[in-house]
Amino acid sequence: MGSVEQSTLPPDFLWGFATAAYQIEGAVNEDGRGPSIWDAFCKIPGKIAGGGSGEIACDSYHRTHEDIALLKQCGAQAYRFSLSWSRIIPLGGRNDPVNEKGLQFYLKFVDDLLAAGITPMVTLFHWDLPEELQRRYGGLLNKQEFVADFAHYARLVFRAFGSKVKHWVTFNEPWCSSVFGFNNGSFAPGRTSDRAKSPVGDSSTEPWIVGHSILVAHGAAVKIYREEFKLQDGGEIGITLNGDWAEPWDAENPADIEACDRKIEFAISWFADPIYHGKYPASMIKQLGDRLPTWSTEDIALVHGSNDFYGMNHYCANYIRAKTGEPELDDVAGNLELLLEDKHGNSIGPITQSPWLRPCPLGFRKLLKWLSERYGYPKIYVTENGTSVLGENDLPLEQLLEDEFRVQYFRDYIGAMADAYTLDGVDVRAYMAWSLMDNFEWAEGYETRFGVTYVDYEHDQKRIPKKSAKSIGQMFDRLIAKV
Ligand code: PNW
Repeated sequence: MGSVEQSTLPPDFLWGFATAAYQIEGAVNEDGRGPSIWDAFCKIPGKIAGGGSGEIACDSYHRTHEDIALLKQCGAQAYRFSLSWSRIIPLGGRNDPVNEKGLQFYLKFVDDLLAAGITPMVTLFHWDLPEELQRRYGGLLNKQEFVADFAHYARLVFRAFGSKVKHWVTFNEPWCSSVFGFNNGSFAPGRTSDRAKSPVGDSSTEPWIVGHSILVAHGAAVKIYREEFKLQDGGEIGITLNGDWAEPWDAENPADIEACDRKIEFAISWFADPIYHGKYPASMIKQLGDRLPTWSTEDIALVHGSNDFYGMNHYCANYIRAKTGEPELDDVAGNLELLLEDKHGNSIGPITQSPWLRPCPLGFRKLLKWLSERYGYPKIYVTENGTSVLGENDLPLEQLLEDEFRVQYFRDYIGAMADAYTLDGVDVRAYMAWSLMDNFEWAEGYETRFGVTYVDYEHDQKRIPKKSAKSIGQMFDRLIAKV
């Protein structure tokens, strides 16, 4: 495998930073915003570390100018952010009133970004479903209602933004919505079979139903964009999938080697196979039987071929050990164990603040290649990549700002991506670092920081760039070929 130095990225490569509405905006009761399932979830004691919520977060709703200044300071070309559906349609549904103030907030923000020379990449759904839709019909569990409401919301947004936005992401990480929301219950709406955690939910069936609803809703929104907007607005649309790389726990054991592919299939191909191949992966059909929904002709016609680009969120890698017995009914991983160390006790990477995240940059290159081979070398936009730092929150500010660990992470991962482009023929065209600033890290609350900018939650959400804020631009400066 080649070294970082000789690899490059194409001249029109787009790079920047990513965030999500509920993680940064705050102002949850302002200007007519309705509650989302995350507002409700955060109110349940014990669900969020430190008892936090997105009530104030980074206060970005009132600080858009500061965020744009940060982006400019970093030299970013692009910014990926998400819209809060319940700011735009407070109750969420297709017959519910539209909140003009919410819509205007985002329109103004996009205008300001464009005026600053920053390309917006807009995610329609980053997990914060309007609470009313959960209450009214079960939210993502109700395919028919959800698809109709999402399609309506998407059309409204496409119409409002017109040609100002050229890069649309329908859903962020449907795997997380399905598995964390409906299998282990660690994310909103918190449903699970574990009755110690939730009075309702069925971990063996609901994640698969939810994943199916999201795919169809994605397909419906893409059809609307392509038929009603794409021609005049000239944009593109895709879904963002999360997935990490897999290495065998025992490199000599064929069962572990086989389980690595199965792990990626259960995480990524669950969604990507229907989109690129028109069917669910054989490994999932085999394990899940009739708990995996089947495709109607209409639904798969919407989904198959529905990506203009592949949105890739990627953070780390795991060692995979095949399980030997029959899969548990609530298994979502493919009857295997995810481990941080291999058979010989070697760690997959250094420890971070996030229990699930250990950096392994070569895994990024390998997964880019794996995806390209399986899906016919699609255009790939990396829509998230980044790391937390072990103990960062407890460091004195001066030390915290010198986030060399994060700088090294970005150097290695961006280098691995350039290698994939240069040496493996992977068509990667954009990269958004997670995240522009420290923010509400879901169930981990504010204790885990992912930002290249420090946010002082005690002092007026003051933003102070860390070392990594400046370093990413320098890396891309070196790697992007000059015309
Ligand atoms: C992504 N895991 O979530 C999300 O898109 C972001 O909103 C989030 O802040 C970021 O990654 C960092 O966590 C994930 O446990 C959260 O495997 C957890 C996992 C994966 C992705």
